[in-house]
This record gives sequence, structure tokens and C-alpha cells, in this order.
Amino acid sequence: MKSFLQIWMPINASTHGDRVDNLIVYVHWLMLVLFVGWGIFFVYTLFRFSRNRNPKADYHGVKSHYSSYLEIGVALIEAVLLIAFSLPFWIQEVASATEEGSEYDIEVRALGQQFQWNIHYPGLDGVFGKTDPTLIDGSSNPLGLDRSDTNAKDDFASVGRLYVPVDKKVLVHVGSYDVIHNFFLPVMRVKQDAIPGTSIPVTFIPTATSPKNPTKDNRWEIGCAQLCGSGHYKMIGELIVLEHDEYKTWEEDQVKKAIEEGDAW
Ligand SMILES: [Cu+2]
Repeated sequence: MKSFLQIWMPINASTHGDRVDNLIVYVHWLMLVLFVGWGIFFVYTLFRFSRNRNPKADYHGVKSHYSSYLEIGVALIEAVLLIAFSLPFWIQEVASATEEGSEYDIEVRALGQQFQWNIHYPGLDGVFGKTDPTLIDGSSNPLGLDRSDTNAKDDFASVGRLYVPVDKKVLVHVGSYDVIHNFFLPVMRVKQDAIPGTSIPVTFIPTATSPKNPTKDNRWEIGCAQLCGSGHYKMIGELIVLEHDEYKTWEEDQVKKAIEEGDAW
């Protein structure tokens, strides 16, 4: 279901995006009702309790319980939003989708670093090679990959660019080298804090391929949604969703470069 507020949102290109958007829409409707309701109440009090009508202060105040009932009503609606919409969504899309043993097609690591996203691909063996923070070198080894590890031989990095195939389940382990960043894929409705020393899984399934020759206005961005330092504004990457065979060709190409040249970034 496409809700009318989606007109003002980035396009949604993930299977779970509609549920996120619907929740945003419900919260906005509740906020609109509260905004109009409190606005009317405020104007009412200006007249009802004006100095002209109440020359003497009333030391007893309001006796009715209407405002309490209203507050309870608002709390109930919020509880319904949380229990009926947010929690089931979170359990299904976040908790169970990322738990140990759940199925996925592509697995990458996204590591925030002032001020870029380093994407680590495990290569054709599907196993991430060993990394060591002391080996990190901004230009030649942004992941700190230990090439002496056999699993690391075909690993490669893609700085600022996340390539994924369409219609496949992608698992991203989000982490950080330095400060707290936030891995944000607006068109996938994915937003996850990247916290140093932790690796937090997020998943999504793209439903469309990204624009072929993207311009600044229609490219699919990777953003950093957490103020992370003076270069935060330029921590923008690009999400590239390819057809499955295009993705395979790209991946094999990167692996070849990694094996032949010992690096691929
Ligand atoms: Cu950042």
C-alpha cells in the first residue's frame, strides 16, 4: 500500500519499507490530531480563563477529569502503535531476520570511519578474512585486512560504494573504526548506529535496481545519520543495486583484482 505521505519520502525499494512508512504515517496522524487538539484547547483557555471573565483568581482549579481521560487515551494509542505495529515489525524484520542461522544471500561488513564507509566483501569463499586494526592504512588497506590469512586472499573492499544484487537478502554487519556513525540507506529504509567495538546486523531485500547513470539528485545514497565530526557532511556513499548476473560479474572482477594485485580498492 502506498500511503500519500510517501510522496514526500525517498522512493522505497525494499520489501519491508512499506511497513516502516506506514508506521511513520500513523505517528504523523496521531501528531496531527494532538497538534490540532492542543491548539484548540489553548485558544479555548485564552477565552475561558481571560482576566475579563475571571477578575478574581480561582484557587481550587479544575475539578473535572476530562484532561486525565484524554491523556490516558493518547497513552493507549501510543501503546497500540508500539505493541501492535512496532514490536511485531521489529521482531520479524530485525530480531529474527538477523539471528544466528537465519538465511541470507549476500553478507558484507560496513565500517564507518571519519569520513567514509568501508564496505568489506568476503569474496567467493563467503568467509571474511582476518582483520587487524594495526594494519589499517587509509589508502592501501582501509579494512586492515591480514592478507596472510587464507580466508582473506579473495576479500576485497569497496570504499563509499555498496554493491548488492536485486531481490536477494542482504545482511550487513555494521561497525565503526573510530566514533559513533549511523549507517543509513534511505531508499531501503535502513538506519543503524555504527558503534566502535560492536558489529550489529541489519538486513534488507532490494526490490529494484538503482538508476543506471545516477545524477546527484537520483542516486541512491548511503548516509551517515549521526553527527560524527567536522567532515560528517561529506560522509556520503552510494548504494548500487544490480541485476544478479551483473553483480556476479562485478564480484568476480573484484576478486580477481584482489588476488592478482593483493588489493582492490
Ligand atoms: Cu559518520
